[in-house]
Amino acid sequence: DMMLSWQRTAFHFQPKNNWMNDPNGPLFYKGWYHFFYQYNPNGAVWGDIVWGHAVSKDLIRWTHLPLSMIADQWYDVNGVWTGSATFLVDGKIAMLYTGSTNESVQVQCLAYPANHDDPLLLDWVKYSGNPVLVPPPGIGPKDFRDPTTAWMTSTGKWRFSIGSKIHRKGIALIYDTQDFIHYEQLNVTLHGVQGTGMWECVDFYPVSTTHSDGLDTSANGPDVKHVLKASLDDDRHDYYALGNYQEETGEWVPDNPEIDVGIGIRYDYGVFYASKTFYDPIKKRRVLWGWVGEMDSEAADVKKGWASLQGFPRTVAMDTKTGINLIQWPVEEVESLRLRKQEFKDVELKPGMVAPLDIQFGASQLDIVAEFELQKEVVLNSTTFDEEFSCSESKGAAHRGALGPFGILVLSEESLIEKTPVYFYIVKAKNGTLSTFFCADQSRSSLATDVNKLIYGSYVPTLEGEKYSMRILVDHSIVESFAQGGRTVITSRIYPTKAINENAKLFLFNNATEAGIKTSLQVWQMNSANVPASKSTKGGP
Ligand code: DQQ
Repeated sequence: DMMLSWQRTAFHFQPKNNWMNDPNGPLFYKGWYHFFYQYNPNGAVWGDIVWGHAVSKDLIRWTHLPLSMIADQWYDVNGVWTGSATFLVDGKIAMLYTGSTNESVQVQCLAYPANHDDPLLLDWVKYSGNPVLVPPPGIGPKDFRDPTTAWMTSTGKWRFSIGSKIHRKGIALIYDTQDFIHYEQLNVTLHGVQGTGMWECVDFYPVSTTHSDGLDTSANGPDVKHVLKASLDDDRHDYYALGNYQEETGEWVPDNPEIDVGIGIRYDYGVFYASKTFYDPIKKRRVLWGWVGEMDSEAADVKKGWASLQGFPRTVAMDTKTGINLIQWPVEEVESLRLRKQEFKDVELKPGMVAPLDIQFGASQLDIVAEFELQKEVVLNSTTFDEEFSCSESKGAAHRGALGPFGILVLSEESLIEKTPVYFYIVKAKNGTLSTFFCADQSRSSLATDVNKLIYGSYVPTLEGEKYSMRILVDHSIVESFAQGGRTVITSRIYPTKAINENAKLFLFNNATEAGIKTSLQVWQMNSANVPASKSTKGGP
């Protein structure tokens, strides 16, 4: 349907048609980044899941390849579900994935490349002894899925985790193996949190506490912390926590039990789920992929013939300045898409003002880098206190406080009948302390009635002397917003009907009641990396 074709993105990963969900087994091999993903070859809704496959030299321009694994065995006939890749010591690849059997039992299966000399890894062999693991005693047949990448212990065994639950407690089961054929379950779990429900797509990896390079999944040592991430089936968000991994017992302990997995920090406060990282040995970085689903109706997806995007790949590293959160940032290759640039310096906005930015190109494919300062005297002297704040429970960008909201209106229609504000809101408590919130308000993003209009966001750590800064990637129907260098991230999936292509505009706004703002920003028009959609829903990815 040409009416909806503008929703296709210019530089986000998407197959040419049909349904996609979780990222699977991302890896770098013989010069190529490989990306596998949950895919329905038969329609734009979830079902008949197999593995799609694509390769890229730069994580941006993708070549779509034939399906890498299909549902052709009794143990995965109901779905070739999510899995992860491990590089063995000889450089070969072991892929573990979940099969949904002919009786819909979740089992773990082993696959490997048919030909390790093939850089494209086109053919995959499923191990003849599959399944290699079935649900252990006490674990429900449908609560046993999504094996992680394995890491090596100091005794030379491989170890990995599988998500599960016991009653309402979400858990990460843990196994050792030497050959990926025989497995031994440890009598502890890696971790578990009461009340969080089923843990899907567990991810577990080391981060350096002293520098921002990524670490191989098996790395460990004194300056290392471990990140544990779970995707909560109940609330469909990805939660992580930083903590210490104790190799002798196989247990991980959160730094702060109050911000444990599932009850604390999220990778993303918008739409972002079932994420998975991999280590890129070429650029020495850890890269995060996450599934960004649709927020329109299923009928609309069927009509347009495709559903879902992947978030733009992000590097992840520990925030060595705060020590309590990760930093996420679009991979640097994104800069190769930058075309024309426009710069705006020291633009001042009084309280209550909206100002159009004179952008010389359609504002539907952008990379925006912006900095904001609030009038210092006003911040200091204001006696309007605001003890509690939550983006989602506020009135969005229309919620006026003394020191916010202020920010950018993206994908805005000229007369502002459609707009998506991305903004800061500063809360001043009675004792004078300031806290910063970062929000994205979808409530006026579209005139359509069948789409999500929530207000997203969260707290963002802001250190003494720092300006308020944001980076925003705008790509037709997706907006990814990074605050304070990537401490807090919000992905919005939005569906304007007027603010599209050449008709998309950009505005600055300051809806604070007391403080003026000063803003400087750079706006790049972004090139297209993707080929146009095919009009047919038949055929491969
Ligand atoms: N998606 C897969 C499962 C996983 C879920 C099935 C998460 O393996 O638990 O498509 O989105």
